[in-house]
Amino acid sequence: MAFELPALPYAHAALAERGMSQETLELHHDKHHQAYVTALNGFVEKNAALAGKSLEEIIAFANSKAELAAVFNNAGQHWNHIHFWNALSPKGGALPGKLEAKIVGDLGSVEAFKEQFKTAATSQFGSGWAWLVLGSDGKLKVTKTANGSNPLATGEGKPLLGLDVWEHSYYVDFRNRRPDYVSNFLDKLANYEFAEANLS
Ligand code: MN3
Repeated sequence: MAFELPALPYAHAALAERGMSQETLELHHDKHHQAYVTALNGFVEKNAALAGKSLEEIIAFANSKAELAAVFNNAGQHWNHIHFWNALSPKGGALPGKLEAKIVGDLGSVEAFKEQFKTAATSQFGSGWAWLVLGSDGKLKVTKTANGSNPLATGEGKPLLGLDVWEHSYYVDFRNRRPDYVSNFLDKLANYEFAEANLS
């Protein structure tokens, strides 16, 4: 069965007051994410080894195989964007208590978490993602991945909250100001309820 673009969990205009415009979501979700899904389905059609596999199985199968790099990146981007739409919220920015306590315990303070996340997101050279993950040691950590990869593929842990830092995610609203896009995400758009739900 072919992979499909999921609908956004809110209207395209729902985040505009919080710094992500309707135009960005129309381009990013309807065009960019759709292109990853279309490309992935094209690869699956042509490669019997991919047929019948789940998205996670395709990512694991294509991981580190040079001849399947395009499959890996498109499958990874499909997974990452499904995650990303849920990592944004029209009521974003508010930290629920359980996650806040875990952030303070593992990373020192909410401010320290935000600084680490900003550093990861702004220092990712070129295209990629910044992540809050739950490591295999049970502790939170902040990391970044390139292109279509993610912490599941790199073995760095369970993704709790991911931010797309490809230029297509911020150029309409923030032009070249990636640091402002990242700060706006952390303070106004991040769905920390989703991140907390991913803890368990
Ligand atoms: Mn994107």
